[in-house]
Amino acid sequence: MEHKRIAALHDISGFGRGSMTTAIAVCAAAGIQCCPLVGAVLSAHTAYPDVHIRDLTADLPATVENWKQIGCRFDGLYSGYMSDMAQSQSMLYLKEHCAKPGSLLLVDPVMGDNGKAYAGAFGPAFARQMADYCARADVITPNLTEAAMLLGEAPDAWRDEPAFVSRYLERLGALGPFAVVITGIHDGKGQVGAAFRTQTGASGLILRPQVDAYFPGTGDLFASVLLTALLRRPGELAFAVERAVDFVYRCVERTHQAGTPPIDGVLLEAMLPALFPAQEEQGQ
Ligand code: PXL
Repeated sequence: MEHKRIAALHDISGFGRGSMTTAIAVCAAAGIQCCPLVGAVLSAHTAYPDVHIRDLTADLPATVENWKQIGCRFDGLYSGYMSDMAQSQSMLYLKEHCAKPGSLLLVDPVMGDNGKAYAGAFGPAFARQMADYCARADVITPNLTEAAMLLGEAPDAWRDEPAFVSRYLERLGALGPFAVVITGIHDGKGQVGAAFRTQTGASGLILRPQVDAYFPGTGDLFASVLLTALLRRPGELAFAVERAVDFVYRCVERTHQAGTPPIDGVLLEAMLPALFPAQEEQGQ
């Protein structure tokens, strides 16, 4: 099995599953090395009250410079939550100096959910810079709230309806990324999932039963599974979206059954062994 390696820019939140802890765990389960580029350290993700935050934006340029000196080479570059858009410069630096030919940049433009921006710096200026950054990505994975923000609209300006979602996919594609995947799409008949579209005309909608609960961090889980599936089977976006929608559904369903506090996230540890069964080889 070929060894693959990614660099992942996220915060690390000590409590509440998500961001870097999810990225590292999913990559390990997929047989992919995850090199953490830590943009901020938080006591817990920001859905908890009064979290302590140490921003590390100023440390990133020296870190990526060191990676360049060492000669680190990556098959994938992945960014999620950024406490400051200046952090994206370090990812673009890695893309220029440390990416293997044909490597993939996946940007999860983490800014909000459910019609609201997350606590923090996620205003219109941040969203504009995020849109510029998304233009340089191969794959972007906004939810509907983030899609609206990327397009310069209010976080609650969207409608979860097929014609509206198609238009959002086209408009986000026009920003420049090769593929757009919008998460949190409902079919109005009890199913939820993700819609995708590429510059080469592939499109689709992958759905699973909706579970009546909200768990922070499922967007991070979705993007992490999507990226690892794409690295295992390059070019197979429909397969990767299906893997990601299906795995998030299974984690949410299992956690809902278990009845643990939703704010603590999904019971990822129990589910990871089933993500990529051992008999499934990479690249097949
Ligand atoms: O799940 C996205 C996310 C990532 N990182 C931090 C967050 C959130 C969502 O609230 O607070 C720190």
